[in-house]
Amino acid sequence: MKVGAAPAAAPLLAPAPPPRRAPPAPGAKRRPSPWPHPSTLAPGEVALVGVHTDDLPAPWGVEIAVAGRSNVGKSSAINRLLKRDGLARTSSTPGRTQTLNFFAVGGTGVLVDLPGYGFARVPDAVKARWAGFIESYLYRRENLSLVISLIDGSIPAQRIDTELIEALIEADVPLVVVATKMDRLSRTRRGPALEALAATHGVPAIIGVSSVDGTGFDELRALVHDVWSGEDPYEDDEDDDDE
Ligand SMILES: Nc1nc2c(ncn2[C@@H]2O[C@H](COP(=O)(O)OP(=O)(O)OP(=O)(O)O)[C@@H](O)[C@H]2O)c(=O)[nH]1
Ligand SMILES: [Mg+2]
Repeated sequence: MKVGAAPAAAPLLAPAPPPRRAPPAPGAKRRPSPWPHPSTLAPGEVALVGVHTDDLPAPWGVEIAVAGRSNVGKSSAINRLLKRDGLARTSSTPGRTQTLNFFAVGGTGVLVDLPGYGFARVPDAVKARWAGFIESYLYRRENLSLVISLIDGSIPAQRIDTELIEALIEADVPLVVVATKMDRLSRTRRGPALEALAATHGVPAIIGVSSVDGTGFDELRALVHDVWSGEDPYEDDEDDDDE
């Protein structure tokens, strides 16, 4: 079959359309955030207000960060704390949360779901980048008022958790150690397990929780609300020291 030649006058390419938006001028302001600003939330309203890797949102309110190894139950604990199933994405695959996810409660404060550490199958370069970024966040965030250091309460103490806890204590970062997955231990084994973990990690006490049956979350929620409302969670301990 004979193929007809294209009409001589037809242009090879249509003229490029004008750019939708002019490129930003050097030094111009960043694009507006796709997330609501915490100050726009109604009192008690819970929302994701930022997902970050390299940059961070401007500090707002009192911030509490949830740190721990991959798969320890950080996202599940945030959902339990805020009483919102499915808010922070959980998964049985370690390494699910790879960004810093900021959740705000209107008129109250912010909880940050940190990427998990200690997951073996992550390339070294990525591990180093996470470690550096998490470290700079934990040490330098000006409105960070508490780090909830989650450890797995159903297994023996892990060296990598001790390292983080020691580093935070050394840097004077306010810290509470919380053991997850207590539902996996019988009630009689829970107290001794928490005492052994506290001794190994060098902290006076550990709160045991379970995101499956809600154990311990009333105590942890009360602590979080105290910190958000500006109260010193260790005030009683200091009184004890004076006695
Ligand atoms: N039995 C039990 N399982 C839990 C508990 N908390 C979390 N899990 C399970 O542990 C797995 C990991 O939970 P996530 O909340 O996604 O853990 P994560 O620390 O956010 O994990 P990464 O985002 O990968 O760092 C999921 O299968 C959860 O269902 C708990 O208290 N008890
Ligand atoms: Mg997670």
